[in-house]
Amino acid sequence: MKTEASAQLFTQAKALIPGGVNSPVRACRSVGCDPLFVAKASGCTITDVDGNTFLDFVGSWGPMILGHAHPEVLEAIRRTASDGTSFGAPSPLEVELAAQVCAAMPAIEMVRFVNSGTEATMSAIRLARGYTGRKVVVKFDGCYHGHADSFLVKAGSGVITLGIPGSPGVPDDIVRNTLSIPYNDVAVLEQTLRDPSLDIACVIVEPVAGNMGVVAPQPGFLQTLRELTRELGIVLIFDEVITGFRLALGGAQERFGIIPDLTCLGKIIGGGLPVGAYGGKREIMSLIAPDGPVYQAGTLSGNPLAMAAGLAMLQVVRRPGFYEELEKKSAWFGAELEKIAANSSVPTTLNRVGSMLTCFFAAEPVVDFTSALRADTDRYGRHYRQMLANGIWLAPSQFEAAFVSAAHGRQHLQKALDMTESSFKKLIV
Ligand code: HOZ
Repeated sequence: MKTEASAQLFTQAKALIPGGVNSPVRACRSVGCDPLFVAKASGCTITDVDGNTFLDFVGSWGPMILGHAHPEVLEAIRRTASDGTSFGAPSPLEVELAAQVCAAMPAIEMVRFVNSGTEATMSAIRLARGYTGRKVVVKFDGCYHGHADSFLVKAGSGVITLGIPGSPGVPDDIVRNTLSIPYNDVAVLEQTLRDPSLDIACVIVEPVAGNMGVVAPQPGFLQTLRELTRELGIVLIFDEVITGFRLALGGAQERFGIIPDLTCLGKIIGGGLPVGAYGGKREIMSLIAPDGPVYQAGTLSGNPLAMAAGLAMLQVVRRPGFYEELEKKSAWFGAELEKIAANSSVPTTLNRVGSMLTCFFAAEPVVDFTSALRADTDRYGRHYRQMLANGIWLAPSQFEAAFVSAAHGRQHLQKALDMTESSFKKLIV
């Protein structure tokens, strides 16, 4: 595989941008290679600057549920751009997208658009603290809610990938007010939430974890979380930045039948442009400025291009049968992967929820951060490099999700299966 153009860009980038990348996992350090620089992407393929084309299972880390450069999304962006790219004033598209988000997720009575998932989660916890007058944020080990100070305690995504225990620059006071407990452990959850010495404002959770690899909630975990938080007056925040509009039109909350108090969104609702949103009960959302005293603002919030791209994407996913079809092919793909794993002597555990999946190089079930960390990351690195050499673009970390999109046909998935089978054979030696 030719990589000269990528290598040259990486050398230049490293002198100008920390690590040569604008988001750490992309540097590919945990999989033992240098990043390839992308020139373009279309449907389920991605092409680098050396002209190599790969089948893409990263999908820009989640938003590209229709595949890349979907014609309806591109047309919406072009049409909107010709009328101006940012106004810093209200415009009609944000009202339309707000109406669609509220209609898709009954838990969201009001919504505020921001520019990224990180902005959505950090604003949601500020709001929860403002609403309850309490301080402590409870999160779960291995869940990742963006890079705001409060969330970098036992976090997933790049924080585990790079083995960073926390982060310098986050003051102790903030760390003291963030409590991280094991995912899927109902006993610890109950003990923590009922602890009278803790001043808990909110619990934030990825209802399906996607940033320690995919980890499904165990039966009863989300229900118990909902019941306890309701009883104790704690705000329950679902971080559906990845799962929103991916696991169902109404996200994980629809799939599992749970109504959170606040929901954070991003990725799909921006159609691949930078966007985030947080929304929920009117009673809580009304506390946001200018209706209330909780301040949050943004020059590019509700940006017309992002709104137009999001609306175009939602128009496609709302078509009858969209999620059923995605589920059917993802289930088939997952089942075939499991067969390959079962026929090989490489210990693996496949976790799949809808079109999100992770093949952990671990013999035991992966149900939380501790079990995810038992995965053999060196073996994942070898697998990643072998798959890349055979034209398959996976996430450059064991602790991320692979995404199936509407653009993946059976022939693409079959190719990925064939390459997986051949990679697994080489992993034994
Ligand atoms: N942390 C995100 C993935 N879970 C984004 C990674 C990236 O864009 O590089």
